[in-house]
Amino acid sequence: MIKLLTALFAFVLLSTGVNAEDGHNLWLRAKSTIPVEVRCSKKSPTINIAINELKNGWQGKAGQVIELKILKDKLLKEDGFRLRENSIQAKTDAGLLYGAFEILRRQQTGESLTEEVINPSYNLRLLNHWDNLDGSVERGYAGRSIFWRGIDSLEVSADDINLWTEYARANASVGINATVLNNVNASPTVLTTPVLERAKAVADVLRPYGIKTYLAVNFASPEVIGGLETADPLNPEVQAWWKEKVKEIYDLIPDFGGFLVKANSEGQPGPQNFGRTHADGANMMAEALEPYNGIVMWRAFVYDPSDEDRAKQAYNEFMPLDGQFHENVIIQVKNGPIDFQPREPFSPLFGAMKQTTVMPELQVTMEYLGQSVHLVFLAPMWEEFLKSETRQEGVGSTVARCTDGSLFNQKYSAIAGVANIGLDANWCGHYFAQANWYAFGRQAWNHSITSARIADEWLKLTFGPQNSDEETSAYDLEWNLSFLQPVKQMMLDSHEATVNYMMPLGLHHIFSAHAHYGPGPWWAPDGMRPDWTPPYYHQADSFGIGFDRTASGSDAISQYRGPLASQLADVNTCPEAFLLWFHHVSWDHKMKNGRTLWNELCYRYDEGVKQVREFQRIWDKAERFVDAERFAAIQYKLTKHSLDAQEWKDACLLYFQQFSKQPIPYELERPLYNLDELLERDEQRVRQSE
Ligand code: BDP
Repeated sequence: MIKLLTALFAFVLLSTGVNAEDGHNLWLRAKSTIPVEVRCSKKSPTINIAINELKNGWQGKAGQVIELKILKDKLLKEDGFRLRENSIQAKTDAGLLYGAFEILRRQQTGESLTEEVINPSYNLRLLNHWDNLDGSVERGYAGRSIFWRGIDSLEVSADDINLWTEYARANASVGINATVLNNVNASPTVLTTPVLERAKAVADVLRPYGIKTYLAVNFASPEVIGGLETADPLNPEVQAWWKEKVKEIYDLIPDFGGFLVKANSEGQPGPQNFGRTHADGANMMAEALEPYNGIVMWRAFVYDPSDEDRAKQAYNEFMPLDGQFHENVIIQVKNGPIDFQPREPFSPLFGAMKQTTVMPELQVTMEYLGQSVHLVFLAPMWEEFLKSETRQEGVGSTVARCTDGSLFNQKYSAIAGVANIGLDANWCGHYFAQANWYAFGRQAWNHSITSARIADEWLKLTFGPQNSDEETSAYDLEWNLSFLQPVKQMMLDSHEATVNYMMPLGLHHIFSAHAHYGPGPWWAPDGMRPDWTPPYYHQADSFGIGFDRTASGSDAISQYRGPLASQLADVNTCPEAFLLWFHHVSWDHKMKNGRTLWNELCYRYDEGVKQVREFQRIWDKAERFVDAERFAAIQYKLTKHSLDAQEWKDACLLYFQQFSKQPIPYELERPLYNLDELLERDEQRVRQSE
């Protein structure tokens, strides 16, 4: 009996003894009292932070002496560092801070420390916040803005400072060194003095963490807040207005980074309103910023309701301008040619603009991937993108190499991620969405790191045993086997699962009109511009399904480099993951595994649902390793995730079946919903959101 009670007690301890956590500490939960002596002959706020981090988190040899040293070294890039057993060497203070975080991460994850030089892949590793000044966040699913509360609440509180400090620390710990504080759909008000003063307060908090502040600006600002009659970039008064404004900003924020601009896109004003080009507009701003070493990130996300395939438009507009941009202009290009879909081929602009600096824009917030409900680890999607072969400079010219400065001569290299951060206690809405913030930073720092390694690190840091009582080696072993391995596999499979139940085989943009969340392959109200409706993208008819982007269709394939273009153009060599992106394919088309296209589509949707059901099982089994609060919240979301996956499958298969007129293979699970019910449900949601 006593034995039984002890066993029960031990089990209860094991299952509930993990302290409740609200996730606010992200991957930075570790604390330590092991002493370390940190020496540095230079003093600076950044170096102080590095020293304190090492002292508070040291898990190496007790009493070890570590020396931080600034030195010139040809092997070191700006933020890079050299790790030695007893020292961190770097060119800059920020480099020392990154080195400190690297050592701590290795100690916490049990990775060895050998002498190494570690340099970042990109100079600029930016978050883009789509935060509005009123505190709302466009496509934000984690609460309101951490920067803005409204134009009448611009004063800075102690809570603001605390939160921004935590934010800065989290970013620095993964190497993020820049942030844009406001939405690309920018209010001109952002450039008024009271708002700039708040931006200055943010910049002051971020600076010691090595993070530079940027703003998204509205091209019409000289008219709207400057009282000018035009915003024409060739007008001298307009040019003088921007110069004056830039000076005002640098007086407040001496290390201000520059501007991010969405122009002539989705109704935003831009140089084309005045008959000028993107280059005219970008260069005008670049000239104002040049004296301060500021930069312009000019977005290529442009498309019109024209007859031209939306996927072709950015390339058509920007390629003719290659070579016309100033050196401090970077063209910011979304990973795919449409818009952050669950899977897209890379945008053909990567590698093609050879005389212009091009930077990738990724979306960390999951606008099109189940938002903060679905569990989707995005690192595999970004890894696939960064490794994509553009063939622009022969084999090996991956997107990563076309943008990191190793193939083209460029002064800057940069990568941006649209942030998924808000005021929610856990920052990101879903606990696992924190992994995407983490992953973005890690991949921006090292574009060759594997998703598996990122998941491994993140899980150890975020869910690893903290309580020293638990840290027996038996527990560690058990944790590794029964938590780390299965949960890591779940993360690594989660993106493909989402593609399967949402948009397999190259399908894209078949979302409901309601907030880009649920399925809506049917949605095409009268009078709506076609490129905002799913039938424009899936083109399902009695023959088959998919968007013909070959020469007989929109010919978007011709925007890719020769050898790649020919591979994509042939329905038999086009990767099946992109089949319906590039081809309109017969329902009876034979897939590589011998199934017909229709059957394969059914299998993929079915597989996606099964995968999410499996994630539920994996998570339930992990219960004893996770604190009750995080466990329950994730479990709850996985239930909704499963229901959603089922809805996606049934909606898409039942809708497409009207065209294929073929049965869902009988060996697969039958639909649980009927189409009318799903249509009604979707209509209700759309009505409610209006
Ligand atoms: C789309 C979003 C929209 C953004 C736009 C952009 O739906 O909210 O403003 O992209 O990136 O994905 O400018």
